[in-house]
Amino acid sequence: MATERTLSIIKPDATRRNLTGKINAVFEDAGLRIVAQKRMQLTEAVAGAFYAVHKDRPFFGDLVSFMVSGPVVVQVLEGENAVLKHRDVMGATDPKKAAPGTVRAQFAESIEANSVHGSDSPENAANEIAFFFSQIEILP
Ligand code: RTP
Ligand code: MG
Repeated sequence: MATERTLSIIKPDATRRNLTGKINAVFEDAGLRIVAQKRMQLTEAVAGAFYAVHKDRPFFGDLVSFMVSGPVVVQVLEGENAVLKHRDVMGATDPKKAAPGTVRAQFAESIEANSVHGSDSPENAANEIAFFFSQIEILP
């Protein structure tokens, strides 16, 4: 299994409750390495561009408003099978359906304020990493 990278975002509901360290511990305990990380305030333009794939979904406006409601922590995680491994430890989108022990089961407030984002394929991961990071910011 090759080493892979994925784009992770710790969302505003989690930074507001000071959960960055606890969430990072879940990732590191799962064998994921944080090879880049920065705390940012997204603008509506940036959040809208990042979530452009969802622009026709009914929740798009609310999602963009939520994502700019406070700082986020954007990260590159590296490890074997990182995309799937990260999705596994995040848990289902809706915290009511997330498996026990996952980040969303432990920390998410709702289906929208669900604490974390993770890329859903290696192709999207490459695009999402390039959206936020330049090569020299990623330190394996
Ligand atoms: P993410 O992209 O953030 O990693 O989450 P995901 O793949 O599990 O979920 P996705 O379907 O891609 O949805 C993106 C984000 O939109 C918000 N959402 N709200 N109100 C709703 O029904 C609803 N559905 C999704 C969540 O913040 C979700 O993570
Ligand atoms: Mg998604």
